[in-house]
This record gives sequence, C-alpha cells and structure tokens, in this order.
Amino acid sequence: EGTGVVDRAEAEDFLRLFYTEQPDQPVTFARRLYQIRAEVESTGTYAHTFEELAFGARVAWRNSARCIGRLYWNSLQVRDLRHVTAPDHIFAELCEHLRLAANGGRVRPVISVFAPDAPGRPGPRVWNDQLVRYAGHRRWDGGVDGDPGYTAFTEQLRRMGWQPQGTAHDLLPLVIDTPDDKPQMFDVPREVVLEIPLSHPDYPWFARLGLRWYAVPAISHMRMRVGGVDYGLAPFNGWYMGTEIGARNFVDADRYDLLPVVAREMGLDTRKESSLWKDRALVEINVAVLHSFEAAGVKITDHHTESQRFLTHLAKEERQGRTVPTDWSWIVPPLSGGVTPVFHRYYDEGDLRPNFYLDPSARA
Ligand code: HEM
Ligand code: NRG
Repeated sequence: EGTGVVDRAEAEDFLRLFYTEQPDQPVTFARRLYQIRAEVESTGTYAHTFEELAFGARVAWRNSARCIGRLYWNSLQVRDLRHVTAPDHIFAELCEHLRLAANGGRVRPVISVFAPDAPGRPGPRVWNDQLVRYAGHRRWDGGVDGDPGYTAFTEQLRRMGWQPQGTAHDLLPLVIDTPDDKPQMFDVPREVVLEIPLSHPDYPWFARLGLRWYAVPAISHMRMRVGGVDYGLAPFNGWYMGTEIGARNFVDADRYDLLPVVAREMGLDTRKESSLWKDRALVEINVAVLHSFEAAGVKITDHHTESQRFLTHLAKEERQGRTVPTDWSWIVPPLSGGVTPVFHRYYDEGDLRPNFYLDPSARA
C-alpha cells in the first residue's frame, strides 16, 4: 500500500461486488476483468469507469463503521474530477464542492474525487482535515481567538506565510499539495461557506456569546480506497448531527470548552459535580445548535432521529443479505447515549472495502 501499485485480488473482489450489485453493465464481467488484468499488468494500476467510481464511493460510505448517517449511502452525488490536476483548478473545484453541497441550506451529500495514486506518481492531497475550519489564534493572556483545536495548524500556516485577519472566525486557507508543485495555500472565499449564528430559543444571552458554526462538514484528509486504487483527495460531506457541534466542538476541553461559560450564564451551581451543571449546560448548548440551524433553514439532524434512521438502515441492509460493520464507540452519540436505541445492542465488526482511511501523514 502507498506505492500506487494495485493489488490484483482487491481489484477483482471489487469488480465482482460491482457486477453482483449492478449486473446491467454494457460490458460483461469477464471482458472487464480481462481489461483490468491487462491494464494492471502493463501499468501497475487501472482506471475505473465512472459507474465503478460512483458505486465504489457509495459503498465506501456504506462501509464506514464510524458513520451513523449511512441510510442514504446510495444517493451520494459523485463528482469525477480525476482530470483536474493543477492546484488552482483543484482549488476552484473544492469551492464548487462547498457551493453544491450547501445548496442554500438544503445540504446534499457530495464527494469530489481527484486523481488517484499511480505507480511513481502520487495523486494530489490537501493538508486540511476539513474544507472549512476556523483558525485558532493564541492570545497573549493564554486564551484563544477562534478554534483552540487548530492553533498548531494555524501557526504552521503562518510560518508558511499566511496572513490571517485575526478574528474569531477566520477561515483556514486550503493547502493543496500536488506532485508537480510545492504545497500552495488558497483562501476560501466567504461566499462559498454557509454559516449559522448561534442563538437559544429561551436564553437571549446565548446569542451574545457571538458563536457561529458552518453548515457543511467536508472531510478532506481521508483516503478513499476502491478496488485496490487509492484516492488521496476525495473530500466528502453530508450534513451535521447536532451533537458533533453541541457536545464536542463547543464542549471538549481542548476545543471551545463552553460548559463553564454557559453554566455561569444559566446561574448553575458549578461548585459541586452532583448539581449536574455540566449535563444541564450541555443540553442547552445542543438545544441552541439545533434551534439555530433550523431557524436559519439549514439541514441538520438530531441524535434521536439519526439513531432511529441508523437502525432502519441496519434492518434494510440485513434484508439485502449484507453485514454492516459498525463501531459502537463512534455510533453512540456523546449526549444521552442510553436514551437512543443504538446504545442497546452489539454490531458487526471488521473492515470491508471499499472504505475511507486516515493516512498516518494527515496533518490537521
Ligand atoms: C463519521 C454523521 C454523511 C463518512 C460520522 C460521524 C457522524 C456522522 C455523527 C461521527 C463523527 C465524529 O464523531 O466526529 C453523518 C451524517 C451524514 C453523514 C448525519 C449525513 C448525510 C457521510 C458521508 C460520508 C460519511 C456522505 C462519506 C461519503 C463518514 C466517515 C466517518 C463518519 C468516513 C468517520 C470519520 C473519522 O474516522 O474521523 N458521520 N455522516 N458520512 N462519516 Fe458520516
Ligand atoms: N465531527 C466532525 C465531522 C465528522 C464527520 N461528520 C459528518 N460527516 N457529519 C465535526 O466537524 O464536528 N459528514 O460527511 O456529514
């Protein structure tokens, strides 16, 4: 792995899966198998047809054991951008991805697939873990303006010459790394980033915290592996589940760490754990997240609805005779876990391909 040379058995397993699930193809299985073998023999790799690529990307999502949102795996919109190789063109297509995905608030699941690794020629990469992230600027008093989870990455980009505005919501530039050029930085234009100001339906002070978040979580540092081929740049998105923002991004001690702030505003007794001030503040932050997205007309889901949907997905897949690899520790939401049905059962484990993988070289 990592050489760009395709493993023949993996290519053949994928092709068999494709023809099993989508038998109506213009070319017979035997003929396509022969083509792929010949191409791998002479070049070390092979090019997927668009149909194979689209199927591969959808099944990579279907096989993502950490994803609770898999019910709609078959409706993923797949953009074939394998011919786009210049950094500025890649950047333009990443912006277009954000625009298409946000869709004015009616967020759509999209994946943009750029050139795969080939023998002796790696494909393009992006250093950022998501297409949209807020910078974190360390202040002299030890505090942070922006996202405290991104101070190290922000400082790295500054050393590379990035000049941020210094606000609490600076968008991190995209660093695009191609085999022909040095890594290049591009500023993401504000108009392709849909953002939501945070407010609470009952607490007017909540809006004064000046919080916001973005609509589209677009993961850009995972490698997509399809039929033995590695696509190092294949950013994908769905929509948010509220707890990702309200129970982790705003709450983790190494992120926005808002529990003490919100508890104080709520007038809770923060001196003793048994007042459950953390739990009460946590719920209200999550109420604010769901309320704000809904008020702004931006697609979001709550953890109760999404847990039920996931069990619907499991049942549907089992009827099709497929197993659903699932990681309990990622699927159970970080708020009210035991109140959701996904908590109360065990799941298939193990790894199916196609799939998405995190590279050890990921930077952010
Ligand atoms: C992880 C929800 C769409 C692939 C997750 C997580 C959630 C989630 C809650 C856990 C994230 C965390 O704890 O940080 C959803 C929802 C979607 C959606 C509500 C709405 C359609 C997608 C799509 C793909 C995808 C379109 C790929 C095509 C993944 C993968 C992970 C993941 C690979 C694991 C990420 C990691 O290891 O860091 N998803 N997802 N999801 N999702 Fe989804
Ligand atoms: N927790 C991360 C996002 C991880 C992926 N979540 C999704 N994916 N919903 C965060 O930014 O909070 N997706 O493709 O929709």
